[in-house]
Amino acid sequence: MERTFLMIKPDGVGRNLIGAIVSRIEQKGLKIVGAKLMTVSEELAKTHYGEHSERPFFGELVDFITSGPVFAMVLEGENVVEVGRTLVGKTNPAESAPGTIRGDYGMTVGKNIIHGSDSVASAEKEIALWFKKEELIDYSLVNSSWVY
Ligand code: RTP
Ligand code: MG
Repeated sequence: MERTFLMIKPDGVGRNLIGAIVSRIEQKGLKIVGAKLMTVSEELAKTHYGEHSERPFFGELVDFITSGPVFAMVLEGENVVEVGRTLVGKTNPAESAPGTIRGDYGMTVGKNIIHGSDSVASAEKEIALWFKKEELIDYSLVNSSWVY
């Protein structure tokens, strides 16, 4: 089964949105196989957003992600990378549809509430970067036969 990495950013944690966002993930039918509240080192932030290291906003992005705790998650499900991105919405919350997490809660591109892996390859890299193997749990959801 496919896995993806989602991370509620410091603005989402600071605005007490963990519960609301996790609730959407559960209601959609995605399975949480790992989750933790954590602070992000500068090194981890720079590695995670390495593809943007030459962009003008890189410094601000690293400062923001390291500015307070984040809530990191690994989700499992059919086609979950794409489904996760759909739940998250577009990069700019102003362009994200209502009903998406960024569309409902975010206002600015620099503080857009949540991160989601953008491909299966990115998801694999990010899960390995953020979680140890033993932090990911194999289990069956009650009534999971209704979901998949
Ligand atoms: P993320 O990686 O955080 O899930 O966001 P994303 O895929 O939707 O967007 P990406 O292109 O990967 O950009 C990473 C983060 O950089 C910030 N950004 N700022 N000022 C700007 O023009 C700009 N563009 C991107 C955003 O916070 C974005 O989430
Ligand atoms: Mg991205």
